Amino acid sequence: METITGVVIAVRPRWVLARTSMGEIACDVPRRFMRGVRGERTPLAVGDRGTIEIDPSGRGRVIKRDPRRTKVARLGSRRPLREHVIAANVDQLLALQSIAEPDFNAHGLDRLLLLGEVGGVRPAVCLNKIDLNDPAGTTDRLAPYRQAGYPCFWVCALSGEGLDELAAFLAGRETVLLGPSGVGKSTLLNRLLPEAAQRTAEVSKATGRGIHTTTRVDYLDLPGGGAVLDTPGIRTIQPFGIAPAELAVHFPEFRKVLGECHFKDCHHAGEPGCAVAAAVAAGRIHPARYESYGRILEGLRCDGQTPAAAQAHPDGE
Ligand SMILES: Nc1nc2c(ncn2[C@@H]2O[C@H](COP(=O)(O)OP(=O)(O)OP(=O)(O)O)[C@@H](O)[C@H]2O)c(=O)[nH]1
Ligand SMILES: [Mg+2]
Ligand SMILES: [Zn+2]
Repeated sequence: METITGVVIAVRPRWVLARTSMGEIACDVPRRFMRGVRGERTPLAVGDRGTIEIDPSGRGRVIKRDPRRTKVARLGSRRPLREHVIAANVDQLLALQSIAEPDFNAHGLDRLLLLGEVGGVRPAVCLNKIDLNDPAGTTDRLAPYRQAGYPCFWVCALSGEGLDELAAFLAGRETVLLGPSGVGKSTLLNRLLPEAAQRTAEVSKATGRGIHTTTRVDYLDLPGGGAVLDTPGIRTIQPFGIAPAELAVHFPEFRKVLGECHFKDCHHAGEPGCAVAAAVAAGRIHPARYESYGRILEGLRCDGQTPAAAQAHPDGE
């Protein structure tokens, strides 16, 4: 039996589509493979690399998954609490928000960036629908992220404004595009890749929310090399598998002062002599980012989620 390597470009309930040297091949995901990844909520995600066995009729079967170089994962929304891997082995995460319709959500953006930090994926920020606001609004909204050192882009996916800079950032790399429903992820990709023809939809007039037009992760090749993974808008973004004590490390602008707090085990949540709070007071950390940090920390303390707790229920979903 012939074996080849492949990249997963689509995941369906019992099979995956893999790109290989022999073209795109539909592959079964056999029990034997599933036993090896027991207890994982996401045995295969878009971007996974692995080994495929091809039978004489040309049918593929996944036999091995390579270790993931990076991953973008969140806490799954169903019990038992397990890791939901959105994308594997990507280089970059582009967190998209719109200036309006739906409203800009700084805290949601901070959570998206955190997923990149935790998974070893380089995060960047993109603000869409700049046609709906004045330039000053754009600058203000991006200020905390520039200060944190994130690459920042502002675009109008409808007119194409700002897309050249963004295209240069995406070229030659694999990037996962994340953002709430309705911010324009698919519209943006249709602009960048006219042949992509991603379905898009009007934002619901009643709720001001998107209506989840994209329902699966889609792997889309960029014309000059590289790829973008379009994803469905995700409502709850809770990081997976990080302890409250390590959260601050994942806020890049906090890193410079970590270790300077009065208490060695400072959680930067109001303790006396906290160097992070001092940096906020001195204008070196944006108050909005510090507030987001506090809210995420609170969530980590409350949901009782630890990697150990997640592994306590290896079966069932
Ligand atoms: N005014 C304005 N509207 C935009 C812009 N970009 C996208 N839209 C509109 O926003 C709506 C939602 O866009 P989609 O691309 O479907 O959003 P999405 O992020 O892919 O949504 P999901 O697939 O549900 O996660 C559509 O009606 C778009 O026409 C923009 O730059 N300006
Ligand atoms: Mg979409
Ligand atoms: Zn501190």
